[in-house]
Amino acid sequence: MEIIQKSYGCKMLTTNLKSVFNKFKASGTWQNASAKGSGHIHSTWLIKTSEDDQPDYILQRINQNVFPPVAEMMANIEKVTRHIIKKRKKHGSEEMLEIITTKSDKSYYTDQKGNYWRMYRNISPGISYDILPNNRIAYEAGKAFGQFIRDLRDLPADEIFPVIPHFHSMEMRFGQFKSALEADPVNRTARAKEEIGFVFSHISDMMVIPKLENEGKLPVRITHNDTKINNLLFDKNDKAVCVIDLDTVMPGLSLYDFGDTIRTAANTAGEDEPDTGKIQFNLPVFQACAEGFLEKTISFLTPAEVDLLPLSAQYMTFIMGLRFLTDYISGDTYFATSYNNHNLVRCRAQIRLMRLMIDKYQDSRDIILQTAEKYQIQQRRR
Ligand code: ADP
Ligand code: GN1
Ligand code: MG
Repeated sequence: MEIIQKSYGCKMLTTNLKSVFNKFKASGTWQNASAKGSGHIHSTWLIKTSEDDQPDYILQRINQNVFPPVAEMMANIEKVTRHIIKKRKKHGSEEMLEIITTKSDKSYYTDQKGNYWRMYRNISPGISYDILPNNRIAYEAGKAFGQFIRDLRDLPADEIFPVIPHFHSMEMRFGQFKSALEADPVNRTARAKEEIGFVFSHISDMMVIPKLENEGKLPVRITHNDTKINNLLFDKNDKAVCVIDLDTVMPGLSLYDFGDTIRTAANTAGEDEPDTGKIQFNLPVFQACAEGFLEKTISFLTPAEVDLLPLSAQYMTFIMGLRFLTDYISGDTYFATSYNNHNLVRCRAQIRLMRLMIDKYQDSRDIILQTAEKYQIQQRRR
């Protein structure tokens, strides 16, 4: 009997997955497929091969609704991975994503229905966590995402295509939210009154970072832009092995990457925890992430960037709450959801986390200033 392989938002027959797999230059032969990970965008399968000495693979059906310029996105990933691999050969640290090309040497495959597919070598061991299992991992996460920005400093920004323009622009996201409110296409605004109120009462505080960016006071760098904790793979000893999900690598702010790491790592519960009482803002994790991130970035971050790191956590938590709420009101057209009000639950979790971050703002600020000073002193001694 045909087995249906379901990955978040997509059902595929095993035979169809196998025929897509066979379009790529894999060095092993197909054994089986299973759904992988909890990403909200693509449909992802782990393809196991029969041979013990050959790698397994990650096969993804690309979400074209979210990433219409597929060719440009894949070209970005090729440039970024090539650039980083060259660097890592020198300092010999973590792994990098490896694109497996098709038998006609393309970085993606288009099937008869117009779906886009790509394949990566499966990084093994490569464990991803939705909730941080311990505080030690937080230091590794900060370091890995800091190193990522550091490695890309000498890649010219104009070589990277802005795949989703204004991705983290608060003005743009607020505009989309207001349009959704006005249209209210599935009559959901009445069920989200409190959350909508929260957005309106906090939006002006969230304009500090965009204002400084518009005034040219924050440097635009090539950043990852999706540094949630499950986009980093770890080994069994809690060492970071590879930063993944490079689709959104684009010109951006260092604050987005630090902020999103904190949003996901320093939350004691899941991004969609329905019992908001379980959500705490974990300050020791904030500190460990900051230690790792600043260790890798203090030599080039500007004083304005360092100063805004504590606020960046609120910025990214707020913008994600806003995006989940907009998607809820729009009828769940963007993020994959598992139940009816999933996006509203995600939004509530972000609001709860944001409130806790506001309460601990002064503590988090002290941590950043002390950590930055510690590394600056070390640098001067060298
Ligand atoms: P999405 O954009 O949907 O989040 P990702 O590229 O992050 O898609 O992949 C989803 C999940 O698949 C990841 O969280 C991770 O668990 C797993 N994954 C992706 N790429 C690899 C890889 N090269 N090696 C091992 N696991 C991977
Ligand atoms: C999406 O692809 P994934 O699941 O890693 C989203 C991010 C959000 C995240 C929230 C392209 O990331 O911006 O922060 O969900 N990616 C895109 O979990 O919109
Ligand atoms: Mg992901």
